Amino acid sequence: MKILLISTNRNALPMPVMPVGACIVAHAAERAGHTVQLLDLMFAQDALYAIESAVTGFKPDVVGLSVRNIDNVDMRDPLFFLDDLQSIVKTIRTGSSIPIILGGAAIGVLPEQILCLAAVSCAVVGDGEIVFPQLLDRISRDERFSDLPGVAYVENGVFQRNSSAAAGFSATCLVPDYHRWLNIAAYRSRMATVPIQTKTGCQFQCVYCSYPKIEGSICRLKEPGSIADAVMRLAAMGSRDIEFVDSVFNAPREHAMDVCAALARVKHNARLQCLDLNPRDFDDALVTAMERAGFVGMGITLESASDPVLQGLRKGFTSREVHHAAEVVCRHRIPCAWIFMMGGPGETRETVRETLQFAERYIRPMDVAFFNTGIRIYPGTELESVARTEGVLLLPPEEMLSPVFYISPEVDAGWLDQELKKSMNSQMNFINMASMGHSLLPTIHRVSHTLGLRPPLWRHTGIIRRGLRLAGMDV
Ligand code: B12
Repeated sequence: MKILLISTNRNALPMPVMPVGACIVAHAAERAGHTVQLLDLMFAQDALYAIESAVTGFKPDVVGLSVRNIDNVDMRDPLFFLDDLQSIVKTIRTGSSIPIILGGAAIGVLPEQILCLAAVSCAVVGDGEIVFPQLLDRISRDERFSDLPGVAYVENGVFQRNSSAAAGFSATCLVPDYHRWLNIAAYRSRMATVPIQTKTGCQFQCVYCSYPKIEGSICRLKEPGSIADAVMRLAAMGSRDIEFVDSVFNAPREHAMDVCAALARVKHNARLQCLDLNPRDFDDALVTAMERAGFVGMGITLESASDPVLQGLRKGFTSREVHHAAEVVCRHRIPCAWIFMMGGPGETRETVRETLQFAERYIRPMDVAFFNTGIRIYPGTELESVARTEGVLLLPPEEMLSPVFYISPEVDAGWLDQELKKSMNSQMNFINMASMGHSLLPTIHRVSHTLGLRPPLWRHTGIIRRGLRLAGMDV
C-alpha cells in the first residue's frame, strides 16, 4: 500500500525536535513492503496546503498522523497544540475516505481524548514500529483489527483499548535514516540534536508522570554494542550532536555503564548528551564513564531539593542523594543542567526556599538551573487523585486535554514567581519557563549555529542572559 506519514508537530520551542518516532514508524512500514512518504510539518509554510498537495500527489491508501505534544506544560503561559488536529484530518478527508491512524507520545498520554477530538477511528498506543505494520497488514486484507494488541479505537461511540503489544521488541538500537526522511540541515541550523533511545520504559512511580503510560513501566533495554554502532553511523553522516532521549538514562545504572563502555571503545567523534539523569544511581564512576564515552552535556532531574516535596512527588530519592549528586558534579567537567519543578504536593514557602538555597549554593556558575512552576495534571496519575482530594481539581478526565495544572495549596503562584525571579536576578545561570518560550530563542539558536557554537546551548545561558539584559530585556 501507499502510506503517508505526517509528523504534525510545528512547535519550534525551545528548539525544533526531530520526529524520531515518525521516522522509526516510516522505516518499519517500508520494511514491511509498503511505499512510504513522510511529511514533516515542522518547517512547512502552510501546513494544510502541504497536506493537501501530499494527499492529491501521492494518493495514499492509509495516512498515519504522528502527534507528539498536547501542550507546552507551561502554567504561566499555556499553549494548546491540538487545535489544528481537526483541520488536518478534514484536509486529508476532503474528497476521500482514507483510513487515518494516530500515533505518537501524546496518544500514549491521552488516547481517548485525542481520538475523540480528531474524530478518527483508530490509534496505536506505544510501539509503532511493531504495531503499525501489523495494523497495515490487517487493513490491506480488509480484516478487523479490534483484537490487535497496541491498538485503541472507537466503536459505536465507545472507546476501546487493547493490551499493549507484548511481542516484537527489538534489542537492536533503532536509528532510521534521518537524512532520507527529514530536512536535517534545517534542524541542525536550529541547534536540534539527533535523538536515540538506549531503552524504553520507566520503572519509577513519580506521581505526576506520563512516561510509564507512554513507554510502559518495564524497561526494555537496547544492546549497548548496537547503540555504539548507531552513534558511529550517525556521526559518520555528519549528525554529531546526539541526545539520548530515554525516560531516565541511568536507570538501570548497569546498563548505562555498559552503554558508556561500548561508546568509549569505538572512535565515534560524536558529542553526546542526555537530559534525564536520576540522582539516585549517580556517582563518580558513572560520570567518569560518561566522560570517556564522549558526553558534552548532562541533565539531572531533581524537581526539588527538599524532602517533603520529594516525598510528595514520590521521586524515590531524598535530599541526601541530591546533595551527593552536587558533590559528584563538582568533581567532573561535564556541563550540567539541573531541572526543577516547583509547587508539587508538599511544597510550602519553606521548601521553596530550601530548594532555591540549594541551587544558589551548589550549582556551579558554568552549569544551569531550569525552574518550571506548577505541574501538568494527566488523568490516571496519582497527582490527579491528590488534586481531587485537595479540591484543586474539579474537571472530569474528558476535559483534561486542554492543560490543567497542580500547585500546592500551601504556596501562592505569584509569590513563587517572585522568589524565583529574585534568585534569577542574582544567578545569571538560572532560567524559567518564560526563558524556554522566549520569542528570540529561534534567532539565538540560528546566530549561535552560524557562529559555530554547538548544542547544548544552555552551557552559555549566563552570557546569553547578560547580553539580553544589556539590550534592555527583562530575562
Ligand atoms: C526527550 C524528550 C524531549 C527532549 C527532545 C530532545 C530531542 N532531541 O528529541 C526535549 C527536552 C528537547 C523535549 C522538549 C519538549 N517536550 Co518532550 N519529551 C521527551 C520524551 C522524554 C521522549 C520523546 C522521544 O523522543 N521518544 C522516543 C520516540 C522513539 O518515541 P515516540 O516519538 O513516542 O514514538 C513512538 C510511538 O509514540 C509511536 N509513534 C510515533 N509516531 C507515530 C505515528 C504513527 C502513525 C504511529 C502508528 C505510531 C507512532 O511509535 C514510535 C516508536 O515506538 C517524551 C516523554 C516520553 N517518554 O515519550 C517527552 C514529551 C514528548 N515531551 C513533552 C513536552 C510537553 C515537551 C515540550 C513542549 C516541553 C517544553 N515546554 O519545552 C518541548 C517541546 C519540544 C518541541 N519542539 O516540540 C510531553 C508531551 C505531552 C504534552 N503534555 O504535550 C512528553 C510526553 C513529556 C510529558 N511531559 O509528558 N522533550
